[in-house]
Amino acid sequence: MAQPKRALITGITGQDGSYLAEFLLAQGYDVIGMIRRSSTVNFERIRHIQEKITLISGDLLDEVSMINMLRENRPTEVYNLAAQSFVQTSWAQPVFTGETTALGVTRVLDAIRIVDPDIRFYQASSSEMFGKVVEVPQRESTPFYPRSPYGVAKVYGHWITVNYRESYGMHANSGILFNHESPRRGLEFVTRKITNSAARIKLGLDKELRLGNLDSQRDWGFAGDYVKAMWLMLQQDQPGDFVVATGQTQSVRRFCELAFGHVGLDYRDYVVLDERFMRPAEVDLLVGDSSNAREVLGWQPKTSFEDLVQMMVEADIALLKVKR
Ligand code: NAP
Ligand code: G4F
Repeated sequence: MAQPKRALITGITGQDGSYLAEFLLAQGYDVIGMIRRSSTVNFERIRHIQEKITLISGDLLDEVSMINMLRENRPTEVYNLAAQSFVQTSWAQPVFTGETTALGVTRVLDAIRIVDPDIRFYQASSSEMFGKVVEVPQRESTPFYPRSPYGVAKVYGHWITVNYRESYGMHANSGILFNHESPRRGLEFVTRKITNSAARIKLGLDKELRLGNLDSQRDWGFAGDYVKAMWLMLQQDQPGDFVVATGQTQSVRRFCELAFGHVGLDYRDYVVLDERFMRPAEVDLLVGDSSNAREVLGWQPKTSFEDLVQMMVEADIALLKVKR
């Protein structure tokens, strides 16, 4: 009988890690999750599947921990989703962001090269690499112009992935994913901040929402749709780079309008502009061309922008009602 495939996910406690773990379990994989040590457990997003996965302690800052993890568990696929992923924090902690989000990728790749270079590798690259965009829409060949220490770190992560592919013949893939959201999104990201606030205001728990730039535009998709693209990349005969996006862009203002509108409120009565949430350098417009992923991987998003906003607002209302 064929052995089940075994995948290791770094960042399994994050938004994408939890959806990817669910997806791989449904495909019959053994799933191993790397978790970093913390003083309290942080398993909210994976509690419902905790019994089905194996959790192992390791850290992107510590290459030996990853070498040992690979030696002891022998995965056939590694998905590197771990990162300091919040753009705003990357200005306050640029060196830490570089250590984790940039050099962390080299540590994982090098651990794979040492233990078993046949392991297939996925790197969570980002549309933030396009930053001050030089082409609309952005595709794999669009030059990078990152606008934050986070974006700069992701450019490094992308190129070191390409370099290990070319230097060692590794099946190393870079998924250039545009923003993807869900009810599991961290509360500091703008979409969840808005849906959580709309729900809190509707339930009488808050009176206002303080935001930064309402005019920036993002290509927002649903995280549950995007993890399938990660997996598809590792099932191809040849490794590559793939833009994963919906192809449509919306403003933060429009997101507010829909989220508040969903609970019968007008965002203009509650949103207050606050300088603290403005960025030193902004990414004004992102919109992706995912033709390559659609043609080569056969991938396409299933969830519309309107359905995504509705799903997130309803989940936040349900969550707050349970907590009351
Ligand atoms: P997330 O929710 O912030 O999750 C990040 C994960 O990384 C968490 O599990 C976190 O662990 C882990 N982590 C952070 N530092 C670590 C370290 N030193 N060692 C081990 N683990 C560490 O991010 P996400 O939204 O799921 O995104 C997943 C990946 O895709 C990230 O690399 C992100 O930069 C990238 N990306 C995301 C998007 C998007 O729109 N979501 C788009 C493009 C690319 P703790 O739980 O312990 O903090
Ligand atoms: O939700 P955001 O913080 O996401 P951002 O910066 O686009 O980054 C996310 O997507 C990237 C892919 O392109 C990922 F690589 C990255 O890890 C992360 O998942 O901000 C979106 C926009 C920005 O233009 C920001 O200036 O919303 C604007 N914004 C306006 N007011 C705000 C706020 N963002 C946040 N977080 N909080 C605000 O109050």
